[in-house]
Amino acid sequence: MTTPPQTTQPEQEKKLAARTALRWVRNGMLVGLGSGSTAAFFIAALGEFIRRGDLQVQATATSLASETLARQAGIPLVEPRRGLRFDLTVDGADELDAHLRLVKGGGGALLREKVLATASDYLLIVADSSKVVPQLGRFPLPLEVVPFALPWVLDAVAALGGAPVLRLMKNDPTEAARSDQNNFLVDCHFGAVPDPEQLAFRLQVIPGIVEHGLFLGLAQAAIIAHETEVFVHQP
Ligand code: ABF
Repeated sequence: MTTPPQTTQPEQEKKLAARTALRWVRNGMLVGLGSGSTAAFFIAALGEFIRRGDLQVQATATSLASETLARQAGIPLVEPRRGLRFDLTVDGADELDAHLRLVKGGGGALLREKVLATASDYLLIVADSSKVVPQLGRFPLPLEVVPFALPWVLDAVAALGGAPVLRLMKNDPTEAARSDQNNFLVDCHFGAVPDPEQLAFRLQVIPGIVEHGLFLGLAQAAIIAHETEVFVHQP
């Protein structure tokens, strides 16, 4: 008899953090739906509550992939419109420090994630314990880059010590990966980032960088799952 696939500890932690985030959702809310596997667990759990009639919300997703998951889960979606603000956005992260400064974009959705995070009254991060770091930088910093500008962006990031690498398609390494906006994604290996605010400013002035994966001052709280426990971190 084949043994059922064992869910890994990170997966169990992601699921626990994601389901805990449901406590922040209230009837009638406009909810931003994050991207990545932890956010996917939240979307599935939210859909269960909606199907059971326990919750009525409307949502917008931070990626085409999450939009598909939300439709499958039966979550009513709203299109972007002037004045649209979200009561709550629940999203994952690749790294987070004690000040709730984040590195995001490992999944390539950083642009829409930052747009919705900025349009939200409350950004709640859900993460497994492996994402918590004393200092940002272990995870390569993602950028979304306009294709025309790529050579100059690579030069400018290299000059900053970022060792930039163009992200390639997982299933076809001869093709560059593309964001939902059809831009390129570049992963920057700065190593430790002692001053995220300064690095964010230096990146923001490089023409052709549409968005970077440093999310600073946007998150209100984080639900961190470690084994079977959850911790809520509000700096
Ligand atoms: C998304 O979640 C991205 O910003 C980030 O890269 C990703 C983390 O993925 P996972 O939840 O699968 O670890 O929000």
